[in-house]
Amino acid sequence: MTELGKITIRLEEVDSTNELAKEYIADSLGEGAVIVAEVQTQGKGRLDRVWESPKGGLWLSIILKPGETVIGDKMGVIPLMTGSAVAHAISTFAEIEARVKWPNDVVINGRKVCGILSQSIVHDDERWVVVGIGVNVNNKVREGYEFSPVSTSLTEELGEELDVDSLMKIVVCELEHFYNLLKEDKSDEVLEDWLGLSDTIGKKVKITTPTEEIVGVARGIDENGALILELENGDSQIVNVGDCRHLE
Ligand code: BT5
Repeated sequence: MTELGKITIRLEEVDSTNELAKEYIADSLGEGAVIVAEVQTQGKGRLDRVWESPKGGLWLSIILKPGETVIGDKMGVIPLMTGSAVAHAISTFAEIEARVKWPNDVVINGRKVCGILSQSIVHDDERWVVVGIGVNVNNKVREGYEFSPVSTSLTEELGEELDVDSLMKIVVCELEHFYNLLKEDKSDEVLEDWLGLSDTIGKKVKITTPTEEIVGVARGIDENGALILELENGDSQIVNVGDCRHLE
């Protein structure tokens, strides 16, 4: 069993915990290490977008080495399992229902409270994955982010401040559970859990990919975590990446 968080590096400020984690892999910090910062000055979303990371939020990265099979076939499961871990952690810790939105968000009442950035890198011919997790906890969020127009933080939802460090420990513990299932080739259990938490499945959605916009009803996910859409003409389409907007 792989333990996560045995080594935890805490920083007051960093450009991006994901970027630092990638450097630390080069320094052989090893699988399971966690890097957490109070503030990120250049927090990153997907496609090099800006992730605003002021004081009060939970900004962390975890170094994983899941093996060639997972990286080859199941990379898409990693952000989904991370979303499940965060949603369970929030529901346990803050006693508020958090759900997952395909492919990399956790939402409360449809508002984005967490984004996930999973990146694979090669070092010395070995493949590693850095999973970045950003949760709006006690920090304020603004409305109208271009790629996630409705956002929230835990403090806005609950009307009280939470202990960020305690939340982090539960997130890491939940992720350890799902990560070990994935490594034991039980990704079907991981995906089953995600489906049970999903805010996306059953909804009409618009997916924006770098090349097209697709509208359809989200009917499920395949074994790699790709979204299965039912198009208006009744055909099915599988989508691996993209921004997802719920239309209903
Ligand atoms: C994500 O990208 O949602 C991935 C966010 C990952 C952040 C973590 S924090 C720790 C680790 N270190 C890093 O540098 N990153 C990871 P995406 O789905 O592309 O959404 C990005 C978009 O969300 C931005 O373009 C904004 O529109 C919006 N956004 C920016 N900051 C936000 C925030 N704090 N809360 C909600 N939405 C935000």
